[in-house]
Amino acid sequence: MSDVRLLYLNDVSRKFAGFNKENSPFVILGIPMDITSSYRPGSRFAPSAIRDAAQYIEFYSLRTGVDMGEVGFNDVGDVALHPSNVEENVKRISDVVSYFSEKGKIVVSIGGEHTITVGTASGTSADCIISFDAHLDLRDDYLGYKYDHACVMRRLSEKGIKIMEIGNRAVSKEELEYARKAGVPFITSWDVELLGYKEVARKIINFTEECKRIYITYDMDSIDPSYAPGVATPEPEGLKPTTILDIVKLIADKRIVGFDIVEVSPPFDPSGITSVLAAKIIMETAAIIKSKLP
Ligand SMILES: [Mn+2]
Repeated sequence: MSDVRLLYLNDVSRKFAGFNKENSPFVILGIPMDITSSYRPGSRFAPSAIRDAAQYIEFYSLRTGVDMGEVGFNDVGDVALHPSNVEENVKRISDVVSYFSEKGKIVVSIGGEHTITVGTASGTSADCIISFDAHLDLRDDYLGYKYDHACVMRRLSEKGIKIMEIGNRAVSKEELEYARKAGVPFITSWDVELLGYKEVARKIINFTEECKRIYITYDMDSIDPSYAPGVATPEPEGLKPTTILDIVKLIADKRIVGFDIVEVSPPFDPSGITSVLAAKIIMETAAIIKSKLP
């Protein structure tokens, strides 16, 4: 553990569902950053809230027949973050993720605001990203700042990473223009309903045909606020959690190099249900990926 990239990795006392299984293909990494949240901050508390919630869910995946209780997770702790320097934090996140990614681990990052994905996706050297999000996050800047949660996919797209977005329903005209110009396809939440999960999966599979390393990012606000009320920027007309997981079950294969779940804001989640759903999505996604590994 003497690699300089691990300088900013801090151990945590409470592991994801108590897991500390070193030979698991899945590394869990907490990224408690919410510096740029514009509406309901608090996602810095999500890694610990989601780790906590994970203790109370079942780890046998009926959807896939995989027992995640056996496969386990290797919870390596949290990235230690600077209190205000977002660019420095993105670098730290990318460094820590790349360390585990180069070892062949599938890195599961728990945010934090969506801005962390600039670091997590880059750290895995993904060439394609599938993003579930109410928003497109394709703004060039937000109130003059380029490393904001509203600009995440724009920064990644500018690095040449291919991006497809699912479940979107809150966009600006500027973002639509960029999506068209840069070739970032997206499927609105109502189109997901109309098309059905199989057709949506077929479109994603076509899009990812040439991809070598695929990264999935789950912004919890992609899900309808009735299922996931405790998010930083809730947006009505969202997706059902089951629809998302059914899509992922069809599109996932051994090219998935990592995924993250972001924007849960525990101070706005008094019942804890949003954290429980986040833990469940992590468990099911890992089971789906495990079921496709050789
Ligand atoms: Mn969002």
